[in-house]
Amino acid sequence: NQYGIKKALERLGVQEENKGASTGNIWIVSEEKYIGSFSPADGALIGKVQLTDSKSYEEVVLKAQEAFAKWRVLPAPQRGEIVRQIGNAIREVKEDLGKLVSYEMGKSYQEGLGEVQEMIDICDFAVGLSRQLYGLTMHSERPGHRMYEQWHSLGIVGIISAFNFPVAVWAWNSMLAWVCGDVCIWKPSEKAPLSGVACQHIVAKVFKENGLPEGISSLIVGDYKVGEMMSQDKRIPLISATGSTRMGKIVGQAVAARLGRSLLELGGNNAIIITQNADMEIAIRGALFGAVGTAGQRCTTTRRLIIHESMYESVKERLALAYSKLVIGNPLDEKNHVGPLIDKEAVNMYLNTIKKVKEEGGVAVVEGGVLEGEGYESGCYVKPCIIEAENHFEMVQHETFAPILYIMKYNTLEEAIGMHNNVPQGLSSAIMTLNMREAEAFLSSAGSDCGIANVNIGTSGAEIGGAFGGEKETGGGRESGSDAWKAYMRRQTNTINYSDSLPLAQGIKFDI
Ligand code: UN1
Repeated sequence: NQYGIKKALERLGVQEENKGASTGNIWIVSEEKYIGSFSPADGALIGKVQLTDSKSYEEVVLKAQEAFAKWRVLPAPQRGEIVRQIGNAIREVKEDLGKLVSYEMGKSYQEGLGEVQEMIDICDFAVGLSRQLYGLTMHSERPGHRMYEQWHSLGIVGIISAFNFPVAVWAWNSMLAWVCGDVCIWKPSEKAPLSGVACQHIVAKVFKENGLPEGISSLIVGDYKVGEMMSQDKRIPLISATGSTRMGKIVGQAVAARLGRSLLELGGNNAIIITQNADMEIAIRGALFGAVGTAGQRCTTTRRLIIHESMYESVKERLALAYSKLVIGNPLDEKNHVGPLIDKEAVNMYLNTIKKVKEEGGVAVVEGGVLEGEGYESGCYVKPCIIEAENHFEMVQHETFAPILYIMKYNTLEEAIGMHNNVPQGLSSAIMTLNMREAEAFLSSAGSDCGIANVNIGTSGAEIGGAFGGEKETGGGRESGSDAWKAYMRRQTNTINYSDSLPLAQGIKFDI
């Protein structure tokens, strides 16, 4: 409470007991089953949220369908105006929401604020987009004919988000979906449901003030079972899911079985190649934030460093020195760099991975371990560690959501790119070099196979203006900027005959 959490929760409308199904301003009662949200920062119970049952789920979907019929006929720039107001409403609670995110999921307050800023940024982007949902026109092969395409609203968008970005990733999806004329049903992570409750209050107020119906923004709460209801529901044409590859395979298959559309943003195994032409200062700082930011729980976290053999020892030394200066502790205390992992299950996975990678031959350069004692009572604080490993190790091929950084050597750039791409995932990547040939080779079609490829920047911290997502087991979806909006709409090709005859395409003759 010394960090003002209680006041922040109050202002955000988050209570000790919250209903878990909402169509906006209406909160629907489900069976008396709750999940508790515990802060990994101090282990305290922050609040409880009711689990959505099938009856309240049904109510939510029906309201969403009704709302869609009204929302989609509002001109897109007017929908953009609503999103502009939502952006302003988020600006007003930036500190409170940043604090809640930090306290509920454990990222540093600075990163909590950054996450809320990402929401504000996507609102601004979506407002502009609301006047730019462009289709193409094309020349018809038939005289007196006009051909063009237009983009129509899709319907209900189901959003399944993860604990690590409990509010920004929802905003990427919902703000775009709303300007596209869709309505959203959001299932936030069961590990950070209160952040979801807070966001629902923020947007519900804006919709109400504008006299808009319930059901444009809905919230449901629960574990994979609620996710299953959504992914199997034919009334939801698009499911956008962020989380583990394991989850994505289940959701993707369920949605595909009904020929629905899914947008998947799954695991990463992101690497930085540090060449002999790197600016060392930038390389170390980029790798450090990439590996330990959000305690290694971003899907863009740097998990592997592929270092030129001539630089290997000095990178290793400098990184070990930087790691020794990291201050680990309560994420709300701004002197700390690294907060806790989300829960004890995550701590166990971290310990297990370290054990296994050592069995495979990994050698610790900076040892890991669980922190104990004052300030660490929640049992979720771990030491970021660095392990010398080989790319083919089972643990190195696998994404562990924790601050474990694997380092390895290379000799030629070709070899480095080979190692870089030789993992099942394909989200984010980077090369540290001042050499133009190396940088361009990395960005070429024969270079990085990831959805995001950077030069002299770490793997995390993408801006919202670019399309965000990755290849292979990362799932192939793109969210956020560029033309990612197209996933939230349906395309219609229109041909209009304004001549006085009916010529057939491809010159086919069919006269009677
Ligand atoms: C995620 O970890 O799921 O690029 C999203 C980044 C952030 C978003 C990460 N802007 O690190």
